[in-house]
Amino acid sequence: MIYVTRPFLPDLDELIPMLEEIWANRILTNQGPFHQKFQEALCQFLEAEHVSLMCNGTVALNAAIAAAEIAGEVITTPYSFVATTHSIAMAGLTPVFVDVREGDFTVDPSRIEAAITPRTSAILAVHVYGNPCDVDAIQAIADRHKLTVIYDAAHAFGVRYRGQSLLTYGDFSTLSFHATKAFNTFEGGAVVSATDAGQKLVNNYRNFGFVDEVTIPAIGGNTKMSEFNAALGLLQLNHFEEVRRQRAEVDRRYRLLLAGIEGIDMLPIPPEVEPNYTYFPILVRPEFRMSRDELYEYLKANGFHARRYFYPLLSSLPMYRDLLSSGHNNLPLATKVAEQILCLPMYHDLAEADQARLAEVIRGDPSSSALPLGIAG
Ligand code: T4K
Repeated sequence: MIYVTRPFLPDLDELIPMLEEIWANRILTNQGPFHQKFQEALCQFLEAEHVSLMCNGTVALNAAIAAAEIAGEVITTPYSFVATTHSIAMAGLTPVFVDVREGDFTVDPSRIEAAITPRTSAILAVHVYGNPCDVDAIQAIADRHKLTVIYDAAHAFGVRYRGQSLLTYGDFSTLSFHATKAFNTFEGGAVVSATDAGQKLVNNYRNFGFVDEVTIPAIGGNTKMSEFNAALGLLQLNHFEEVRRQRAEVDRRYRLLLAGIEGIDMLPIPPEVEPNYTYFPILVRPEFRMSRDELYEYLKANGFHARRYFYPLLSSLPMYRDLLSSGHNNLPLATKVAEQILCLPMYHDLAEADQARLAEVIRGDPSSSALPLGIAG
């Protein structure tokens, strides 16, 4: 089976000296030497002054929300991974869903103002597949209404927009270094804060609220990254640009192989974006010869496990479906996209022959082994 992703790993030979160092100094966690080095390396690589490492992308969201010191309602998108909305709800806040826009499926800024109430305190937007949100429009709205802006940038590691890191926008951006991402530390994540003060609050959250052995001015948890994950991160960083180049090549081949198939649309890459190619989403339009779900099953029967990122829509989940903002009429585009989206296998060493075969299966080449569901004779 070809899965939707296959993590990049450095050679074990590269990792062993680092493991020997961890074994020798016996500092395994609590912001040890590898943690410090990786955090500094990321500040440089991500062009961000304030990076706080975390043990995954979900707690990075939790930390950013806690540091934002917000209450009431948070404007957000229904078109994301479930961690985005859960992190709002877990903080005792109410998510208010706003529809997405055409082209990149990030939250539609022209619909945000109508959703603002006296209880609104923040906007939590998602750079979906690493596509930049309309950061200027969102910031202008936030400034007008004095709202905090948090970007869930789980997909946006290394993405540059208009020549600068995408992570320099908003008050906080959160990253995921999960195994399935273009940059992984097995599990891991980070918060990028815009200010010193913001980062201090994030760091308090990360380490029980400790400032020193006897000073605990804030409530906090334990969301630290271990020395093993940090050492791995340092190694992975050496390979990221090579991985990005390989992924770009896979993306280029898909665009050639899938061009001109009726009812299959690919997302354009805007010229001002330097992507990281974490995902390869396609839209299965009604003109295609089978539905998205039929294509998903058909691909699986032919050895390709594509994924429906993101389906179901978060506003349709049992704990959110009764919110006023969850009505289908409020979210027509997100509803449609969630029903048409399919993310094809995308990883650095996806073989050209596998891509070509996948494209043949989508085109309906009769030599593919399983019959398409719903059109079987
Ligand atoms: N915000 C957004 C917008 C996100 O997309 C995510 C996570 C988060 C926040 C939260 O960040 P983290 O807390 O996760 O750091 C996966 C990932 O678990 C999740 O990180 C990711 N987004 C989401 C979009 O996808 P699943 O349930 O699809 O993963 P799973 O286990 O089915 O893996 C997909 C395929 O990847 C497998 O079929 C095989 C391959 N795989 C997977 C793993 C775990 C490997 O080859 N090796 C592996 O170790 O959620």
